[in-house]
Amino acid sequence: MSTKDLEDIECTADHYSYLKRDEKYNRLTEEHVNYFKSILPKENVICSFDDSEKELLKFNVDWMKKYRGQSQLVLLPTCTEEVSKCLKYCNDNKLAVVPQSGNSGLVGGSVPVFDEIIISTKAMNKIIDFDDMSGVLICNAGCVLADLEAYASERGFMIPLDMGSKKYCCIGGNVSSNAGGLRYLRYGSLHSNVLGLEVVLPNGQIIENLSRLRKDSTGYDIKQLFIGAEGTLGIVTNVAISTPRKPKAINAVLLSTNSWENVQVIYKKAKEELQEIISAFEFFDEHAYSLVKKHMNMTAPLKQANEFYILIETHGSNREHDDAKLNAFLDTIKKLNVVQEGYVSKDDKQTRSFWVMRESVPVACSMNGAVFKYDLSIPMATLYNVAVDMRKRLMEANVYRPGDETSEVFNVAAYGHIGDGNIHLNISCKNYSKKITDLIEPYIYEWTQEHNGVISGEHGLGLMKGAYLGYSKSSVMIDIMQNIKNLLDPNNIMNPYKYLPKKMITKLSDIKN
Ligand code: 2HG
Ligand code: ZN
Repeated sequence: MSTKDLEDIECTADHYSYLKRDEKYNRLTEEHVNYFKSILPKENVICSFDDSEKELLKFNVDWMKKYRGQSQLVLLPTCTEEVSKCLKYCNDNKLAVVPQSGNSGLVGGSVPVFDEIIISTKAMNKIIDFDDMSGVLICNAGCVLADLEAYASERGFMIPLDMGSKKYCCIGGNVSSNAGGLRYLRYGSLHSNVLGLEVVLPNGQIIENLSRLRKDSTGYDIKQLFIGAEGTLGIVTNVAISTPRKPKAINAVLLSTNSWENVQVIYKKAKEELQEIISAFEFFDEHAYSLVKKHMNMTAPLKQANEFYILIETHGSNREHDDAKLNAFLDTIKKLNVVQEGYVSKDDKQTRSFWVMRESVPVACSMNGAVFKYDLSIPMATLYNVAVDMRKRLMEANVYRPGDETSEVFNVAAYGHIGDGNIHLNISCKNYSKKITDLIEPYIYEWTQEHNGVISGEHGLGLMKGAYLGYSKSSVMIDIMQNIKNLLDPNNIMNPYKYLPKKMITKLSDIKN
C-alpha cells in the first residue's frame, strides 16, 4: 500500500468520537525530541518536526488499515538501556507511549490513538544465545518470528509458535499479545514456553528475569504478567523461549465433511487415535473457502464444495509408526461415514500447499474492502453456532444478502483452531461503518459470554476489545488487574485508551448511553 493510500485512512480519534485525548499527558516539544536525539542514534528518532510524516505513517497505521494514530515521534532504541532511558524520560515528563513490535496485530493495540510516542523494538533483533541441550533460545524482542524459525530449524529445533504473519510479527509482540497460532494444540501457550523475560518498566527499572529454567517454584511468576499485557505494563526487551525438537516425520490430511457434528466426531477420533502425534486440527467453512477459491485461485486437491474443510497434521519421530496410526485413524473415520473427501499429503510440498490454503483464509477475507475480525474461545459443541447466528442476524437486518452484489456485508467466514476451541469470524464488508459495527458488537460478545466463552482466544484486546473486558473477566478480576496496572504504571503512560480503559462496557445499554 502506498503512503498516499495510508493518508486516506481516517484517524482513529475522528472515527471513534467517544475517544477523548487525556490532557494529563503532555504534548511533544522540541526539547523532548532533543533529549531523545541525545540518547539514540540520529536515524532512530523519526519525528514530524523533521518533516518525516510519510515515514511516521507506516508506524501510525495498523496492519488491517483500520486504525490510524497521530504520533509525531517514533523511537527505535537499539538496546535495553536505551529503552530504559526513553521510558524513564516519558514517565518523568508524562508523555504517553505505545510499544510497537511487528505492527501486525489485529485489534489496534500496536498503534497510537492520539499522539502517543511509539517505541518500536524493531532495531533490537539479535539472537543472544542458543543451548542445543535444553533447546532454550534467548533473543531480542524485535526478532522476526520467521527468522527465529529458520535459525532454530538449521539446528534441528523449531519455534513452538507458528502463524500466517510469521514474516512480519516479532517475538516481543507475540509475547505481549500472548499469540496462539497454528500448533498451540500440540506445543501449548507462550505462558508455558516462555521461560524468562527481560522487561523495562515505565520508570526505567529493568526486570532481568531471562531464566533458562523450566521449573521455578519460588513464589509469584512475575513474567507471566507481561505475557498478554499488550504493552500496558512495560516493554519486553529480551525473551528466553523453550524450543522443541523439529519433528522427523510430518503428515498432513485434508478432509471435507458436511456437518458440524461430523467435525466433532472427526476431532474426537483424531485425539483418540493420533494422541501424542497430533500437532494441529484446523478448520475452515465453505464461506471461507469460497473466498480462497475466488481470490487465491486455490482449489487442489478438493473436487467438490462442502460445508467444512479440516486440516489435520501430525508431528512425530518415526515415520512408520506415524503412518500406521494415521492409516488406522483414516479407516475409523471412513467406517463412521463422516468424511466426504479426504487427501493425505504425498510430500512436504503438498503439506505446505494444504497449509497455504488454510493460512490464505484471512488474506482472502481482506481482499475486497474491510473485515471485522473476531477470535472467540468457545466450548466446542457450540463453537460454530456463533457463525450461524451472526449470519442470521445480519440477514434479518438486510445488510447481508448472499448472492446480491449490493449487499453491505458480502461474506461471513468462519475458520480457526478447533483443537483449541478457538473460532475466527471474519465479516467482510465494503467498508468499516458504524451501522455494521453496531449490528455486530456488543451482540457477539454477549453471545460469547452466554455460551461460556471469552472474547479473545489469541489476538488480544487492544482498542477494539479493551472496553469489553467485562464480558470475560469478573469485576473482582478487573479490580486486581487495575491494581497491578496502578502499581507498575502509576502515571498510566503505557498504551493508554485500550486495555483497562476508564469506561468498561458490560451490557448493550452501556453503549447507548
Ligand atoms: C489465523 O488463525 C490468525 O489465521 C488470523 O489468527 C485470524 O485474521 C484473522 O482473523
Ligand atoms: Zn488464529
